[in-house]
Amino acid sequence: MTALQASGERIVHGTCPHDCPDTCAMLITVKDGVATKVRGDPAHPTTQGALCTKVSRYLERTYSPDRVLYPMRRVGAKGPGQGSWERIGWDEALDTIAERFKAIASDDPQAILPYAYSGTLGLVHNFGMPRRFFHRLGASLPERVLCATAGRTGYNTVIGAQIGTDITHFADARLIILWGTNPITSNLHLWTRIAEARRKGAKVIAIDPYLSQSAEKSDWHLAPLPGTDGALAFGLMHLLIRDNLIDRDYIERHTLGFDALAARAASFTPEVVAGITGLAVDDICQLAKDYGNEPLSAIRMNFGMQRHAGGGNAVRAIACLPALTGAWRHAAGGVLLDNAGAHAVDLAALDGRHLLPDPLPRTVNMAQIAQALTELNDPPLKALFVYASNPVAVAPNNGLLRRGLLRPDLFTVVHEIFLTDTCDYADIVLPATTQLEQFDVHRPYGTLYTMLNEQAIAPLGEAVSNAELFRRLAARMGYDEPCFRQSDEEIAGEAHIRTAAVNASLDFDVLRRDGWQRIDVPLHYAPFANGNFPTPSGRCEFESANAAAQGWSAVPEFIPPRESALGDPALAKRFPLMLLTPPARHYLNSSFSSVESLVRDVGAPWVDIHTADAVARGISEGDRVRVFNARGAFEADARVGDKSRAGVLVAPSIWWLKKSADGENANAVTSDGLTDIGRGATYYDTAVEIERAG
Ligand SMILES: Nc1nc2c(c(=O)[nH]1)N[C@H]1C(S)=C(S)[C@@H](COP(=O)(O)OP(=O)(O)OC[C@H]3O[C@@H](n4cnc5c(=O)[nH]c(N)nc54)[C@H](O)[C@@H]3O)O[C@H]1N2
Ligand SMILES: Nc1nc2c(c(=O)[nH]1)N[C@H]1C(S)=C(S)[C@@H](COP(=O)(O)OP(=O)(O)OC[C@H]3O[C@@H](n4cnc5c(=O)[nH]c(N)nc54)[C@H](O)[C@@H]3O)O[C@H]1N2
Ligand code: SF4
Ligand SMILES: [Mo]
Repeated sequence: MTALQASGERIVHGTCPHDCPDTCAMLITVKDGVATKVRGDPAHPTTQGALCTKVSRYLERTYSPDRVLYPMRRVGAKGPGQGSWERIGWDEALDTIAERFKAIASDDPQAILPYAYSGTLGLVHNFGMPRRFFHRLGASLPERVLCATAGRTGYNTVIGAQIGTDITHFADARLIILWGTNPITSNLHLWTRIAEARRKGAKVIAIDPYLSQSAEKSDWHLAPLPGTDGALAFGLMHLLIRDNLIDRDYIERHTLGFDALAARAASFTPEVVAGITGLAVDDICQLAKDYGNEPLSAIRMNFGMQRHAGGGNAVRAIACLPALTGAWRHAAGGVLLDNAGAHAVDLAALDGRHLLPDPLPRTVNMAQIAQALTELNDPPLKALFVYASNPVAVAPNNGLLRRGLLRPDLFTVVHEIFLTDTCDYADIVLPATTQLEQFDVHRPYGTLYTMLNEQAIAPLGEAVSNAELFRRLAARMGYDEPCFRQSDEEIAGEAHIRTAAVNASLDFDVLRRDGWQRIDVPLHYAPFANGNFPTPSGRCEFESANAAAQGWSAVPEFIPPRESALGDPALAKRFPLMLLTPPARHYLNSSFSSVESLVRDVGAPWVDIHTADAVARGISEGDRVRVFNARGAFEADARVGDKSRAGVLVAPSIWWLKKSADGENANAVTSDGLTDIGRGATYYDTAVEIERAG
């Protein structure tokens, strides 16, 4: 509930809408209709009063002079630095779009593609009205794979749902493995728990080809070659089984397919694993000992390590580990990929999938948007509606994407808060609200609270929320289903009422009073202490009939990185280095590149290169370098040292192209191939070469 203070200030409950597992509770101070302060809610158990460095600057973002405040129409050519913007009214904007959509749809609505991702994760503005609109239209269905589908799908074959260790309990773990994740950047409030565990004597091990900030602050850093985590996981299984460091009782009662898994692990001797991962045999053995001897062991994997050709199977293999050792018996044991599955939300009620035509429209993979725009037929894409995403900066192989977006016959609409790189290719840009200007409810994917975001201030200029935009557009298209007239509160309420059986105690009055409410799981949450896995067998499925039915191996397998010496020796000869482009601490994907003070703090794009690789190429610290492959090239400043392991380049991302001196970013070179499972993006499975920029 909004609290009115003596000073005339109101404190409004907000929720950070960004694609971050923390989903912090915010308190927004509002005076005379203006937000004057944004801070973390001290009462919220995981936020504990702290926002990250990015979102602490939310006012700078919200009141930025660079906000898009009115609908605009392009005059002149598309492309960066081309053409100009002319302000138009909402009526003209909506009429233009509706007219164009009706004309295209009369032929085939699948020629229209919505491209939306993680600008906001709110249930109303991400899942609600926008998806209803495109379902009703019969547009092509975007396969939303940029981030997490490989890992999530793989994890689900073993565990049954996206449920894992509660971040709160990491504070009590005695051994923590950060497996392909850098929580100081990407999951700050988990790091707080890890730091607490360390103070209490826990050992923290980071498995990462890069000496990230978190790896630097860990007790032990292991740097395998990218994309080889699956082999390392099998190496651990091999040793755990060989040395009898497994919990036979837990395996017997709560798992399925142990013999098949053990047979697969048999060939992954420490020597074989050392050969694949580039780790020392002794280190692999020590890791297995550490893990097998500590029941209070919690593994945190994040999505970084699954953006490789074999990412889905790598996550599957790691997800088997805590059932082998019985670590699931303890609240402070187990593994966490994400916890979205612990929440019960009726997404079908939100996204109006009953409105979809029969047969279903075709799907277009969002990681392959570049190919879709340049190659797709039957029908070719004629209109692209981008909202809550910045594909020119974030999608792989963005050189080809930009060529596609320049097609003169393509009609592109972008609903945005800022004039992003993608707006450079738009015919029409529509102004979007920030989280302070809209109402929403959130289902975090990393914490166990339902979250409320009250509207704190009126929309700036003529900005509208996603829901309001598609409410208006639905009316223009003549859609008269009642769901298109629902208010934001009604949409939110609908999602939850239908889940009352599972989320029985969810109470909107409590949400309004506190801004958040814990979901119906106990405070001491050990989800699989007694088995009860939400798989078809009710067991942890080392061997999965569902996986086999999908055409994947029934037991996890190791699939080497595609663009590597293991996966493609000929390619690796031409492009011998593997490029990782993980999140930069001051940015959130490509968001916050609009906040000048953050851009100043970060400086310019850089790439970490190992001294040996630099010396071999005559590259010195601070040199301007060019990273390239057959897809494209981008420039950055070289940082030479031993932060990235030999053979690996690391370019923290994601920069706006227009903020880089060469007008490119790392996605000029990243792979638009797909993962083994889940048809996910493989950004980090990218072979490159590097040279001094001429
Ligand atoms: N500040 C900030 N926070 C963010 C984001 C952001 O852009 N900025 N992005 C948000 C989003 S969308 C997501 S999906 C999440 C998670 O985002 P993730 O992409 O999982 O990011 P990190 O947790 O930083 O983990 C990346 C780490 O994995 C390492 N890595 C890459 N490949 C491999 C590999 O093959 N094996 C191993 N072992 N390690 C590997 C990288 O070197 C890097 O240090 O973070 C969210 N939080
Ligand atoms: N090279 C490389 N590329 C990557 C990654 C990587 O690690 N390396 N990470 C990938 C991952 S994990 C992800 S999740 C994707 C993220 O990709 P995107 O989802 O595209 O994320 P952002 O770059 O944050 O862009 C979101 C845009 O939405 C706008 N926005 C915010 N809120 C709203 C709203 O309410 N309405 C509307 N209409 N717009 C809004 C913001 O201004 C911003 O420009 O990027 C992927 N790309
Ligand atoms: S980006 Fe993450 S850490 Fe930062 S405020 Fe949002 S939820 Fe919290
Ligand atoms: Mo993501």
